[in-house]
Amino acid sequence: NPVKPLVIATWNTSLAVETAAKVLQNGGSALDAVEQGCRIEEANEKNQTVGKGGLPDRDGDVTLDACIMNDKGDYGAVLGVKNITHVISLARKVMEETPHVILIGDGAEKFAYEKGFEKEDLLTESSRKAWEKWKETSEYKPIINIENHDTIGMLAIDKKGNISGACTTSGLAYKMAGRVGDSPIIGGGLFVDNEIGGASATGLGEEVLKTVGSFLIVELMRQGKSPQEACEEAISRIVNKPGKDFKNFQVGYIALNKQGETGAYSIHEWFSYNIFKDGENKNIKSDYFTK
Ligand code: SD4
Repeated sequence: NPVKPLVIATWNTSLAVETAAKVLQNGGSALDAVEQGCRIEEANEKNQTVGKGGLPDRDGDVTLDACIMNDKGDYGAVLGVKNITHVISLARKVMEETPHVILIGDGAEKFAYEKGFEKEDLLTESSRKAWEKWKETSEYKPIINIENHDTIGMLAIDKKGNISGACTTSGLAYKMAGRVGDSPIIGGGLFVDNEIGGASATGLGEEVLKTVGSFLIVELMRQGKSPQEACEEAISRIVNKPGKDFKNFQVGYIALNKQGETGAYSIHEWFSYNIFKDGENKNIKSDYFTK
């Protein structure tokens, strides 16, 4: 029973998912699909949580985090990278062309230029204006859902039934310089095990990291839970911590298993995901804990 090409991605990322689906329909690998899909949001200047146009840290620097995992369980990531738009492709180069799994900051940027990546100013006029407005109060408050258009985590199954995943972000707006979230960390913002399935996260990365959320979801699926049950259990690990005040932050998860079943769950309303299945690309509102 061959699994049909399938793509799932966080938030309203219709064009990114459509792009990934086309790669799969043309016989491409899940790895190529998630990379090509994520590049769409990295280039989309209107998405202020990914790539070019991302909101800066509190010093006004846009720094990007990304990671990618293939069906062999290989992983590559870049953390805190300035001046490079397509950090998902850079993460893939780390995975495939270095003996390492993570490069950070200046070292990652230097590696990018060696590999022919273009230097670009990532701070757009509208993100610079938003930062200048923020500086008036300098009040740091993570935003729950940015226009339903946010960090992209993407999982795909190709025609051969192999699974890969990718995740790319500018992180939380107005973060401290040097702050890194869950998105580029293996098991946090992304985890894939080709025997079992994959998971990806969005939202307040600190809370995802403290519960190793994506790894947890894949391990719960290994133990027999459906992707939906596994996502719900991972959210419950966060909200059921004693005294945890989760009213002011969001976390959302997506997952898929080897059979092509999918799941999604978030703490609060308005998390959504795009899914390409049976030849159709849809944006679906996720079920959530505070309902
Ligand atoms: C982070 N998880 O850096 C990312 C940001 C995000 O919705 O997903 N925002 O913590």
